[in-house]
Amino acid sequence: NGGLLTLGETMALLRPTAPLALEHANELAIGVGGAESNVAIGVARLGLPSAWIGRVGDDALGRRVLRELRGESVEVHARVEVAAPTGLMIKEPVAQVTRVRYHRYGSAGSMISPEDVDEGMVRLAGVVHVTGITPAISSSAAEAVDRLIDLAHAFRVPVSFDVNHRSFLWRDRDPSPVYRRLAAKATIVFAGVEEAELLVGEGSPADLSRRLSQLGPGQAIVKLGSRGCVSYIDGNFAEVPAIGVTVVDTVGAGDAFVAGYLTGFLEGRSAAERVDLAVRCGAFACLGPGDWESSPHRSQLELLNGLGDPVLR
Ligand code: KDG
Repeated sequence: NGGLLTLGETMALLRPTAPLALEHANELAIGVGGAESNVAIGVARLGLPSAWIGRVGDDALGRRVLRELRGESVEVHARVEVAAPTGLMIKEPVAQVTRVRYHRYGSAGSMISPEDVDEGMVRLAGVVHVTGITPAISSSAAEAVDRLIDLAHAFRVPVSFDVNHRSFLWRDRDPSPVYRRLAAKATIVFAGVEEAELLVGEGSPADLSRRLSQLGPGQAIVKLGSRGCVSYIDGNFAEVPAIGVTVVDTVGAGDAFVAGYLTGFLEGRSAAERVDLAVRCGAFACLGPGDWESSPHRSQLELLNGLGDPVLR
């Protein structure tokens, strides 16, 4: 495909439609979400080929996951698991923050394994993207990530790694050695400040980006949310502010940021252009609710420049 290839668990996603705790909510909105498939959708929306590998249950939620991804032009390589259900994620508003709860232990998505990773797919990819979520969900999922990376190395396909730390999934296990090992095998690494600290200890964002890069990846990007990002790419620092927007929902913004960066990378753009596209996509994704629904289509990017007239006809 020459584009993005990623692998991970995509779940059904429920959230109360009103700002109420789950036990008091009468209505739930339903959608789907998964960090890796969010990135795959982001890349597809920007117009490049994008493929996702995963498993879903033989159930309505699994069919919904597949339909949404296919509807977003993501090439889907999914096995339908009869023995386990599609995982579920609940996003609940609590005192102005969003609490995420998973119902995914033993899910179909967590049964992903090395046999799901086809050599031919990897050979054709322009970049392979993984996150720190997948190695946390099961040992076969961790092995699938390793196989994907090993094949990418064998075919000289660059590897992108977004730390995406989810403490609920690691419980009493220490993720740091796993994250460091994955970063060392990557060409591009993305991390928030606290995530970067799990790999390289405390430091300023610039320090963290340089130290992440010392683990191996030539391109290290520390995401700073509303403050933009700091990157250390091929030995050069850059600090890029975020674009000011009225935030509706930040969940998924990091994935849109990664999608923007990787799209620029696949297109052979300069480091500055890649980061600029990342920042724009991240800002755009904050403008509406949903994990990927507000990720921009290529033609929408210029809307962020502020066109004056708030109504476009
Ligand atoms: O990345 C934003 C969410 O979609 C993501 O957190 C869901 O894949 C997810 C996970 O495992 O937390």
